[in-house]
Amino acid sequence: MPYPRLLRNLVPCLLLSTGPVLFADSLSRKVLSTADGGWGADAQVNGTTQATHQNFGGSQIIAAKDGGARRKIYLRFDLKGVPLDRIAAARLRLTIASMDLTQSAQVDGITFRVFGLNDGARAGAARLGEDWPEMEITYGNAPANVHDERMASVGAGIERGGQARILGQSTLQGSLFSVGQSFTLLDSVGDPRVLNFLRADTNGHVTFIITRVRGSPDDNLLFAAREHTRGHAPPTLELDFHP
Ligand SMILES: [Ca+2]
Ligand SMILES: [Ca+2]
Repeated sequence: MPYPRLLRNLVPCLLLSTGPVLFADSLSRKVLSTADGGWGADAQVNGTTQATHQNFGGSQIIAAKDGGARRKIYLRFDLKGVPLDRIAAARLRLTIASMDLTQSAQVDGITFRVFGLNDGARAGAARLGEDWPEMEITYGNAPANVHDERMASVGAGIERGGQARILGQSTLQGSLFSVGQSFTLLDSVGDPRVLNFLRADTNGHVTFIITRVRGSPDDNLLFAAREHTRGHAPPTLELDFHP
């Protein structure tokens, strides 16, 4: 039994399920979702030949897939009114809406990578910018997209759809998969990259891009979008603040 890896993945899950948390230093918490505010949005984009220019912004589910399946998730959170300078911790969470996994995924887990789109990324050269419309984004026009299912365009650019920075990578452990379960894909504890990304925001909204870097084309781990109607939570950005 690979205890270290199991524990590494189990601990964030346990933390997730604890509900209200008591903070020794009186941190306060705010949970933003992609359903909140004027900027909240979520969509998957699909790079398979027939779907490259199709929009899935209204779908109930979002998924990232590699292994030739080429799907990526775009999430945007409205940060209006959020005191960025007081953010002490941040977690990005998705909830499983349905799944159909191979045996190898159950054993080895599935690995996702999260990128942050550069603040101020502007539309151009047939790419949308940071203000991507949820009902228009496709694999063909998504900001910072490259034709590599595991990657985004990485760099400091903000023109022509902009570029992105990598914020983290996380393996969801197969033995824990169940519908309705929430997973933490990013946690600032131990990795401050997401904090730096959030604090650098200047226009009240941030976009995360999620890719999958280990799975098979037959692995379907589908997360709830904000449109989900059967009670599963939309993607959330959980923020703790210093007093
Ligand atoms: Ca959506
Ligand atoms: Ca921004």
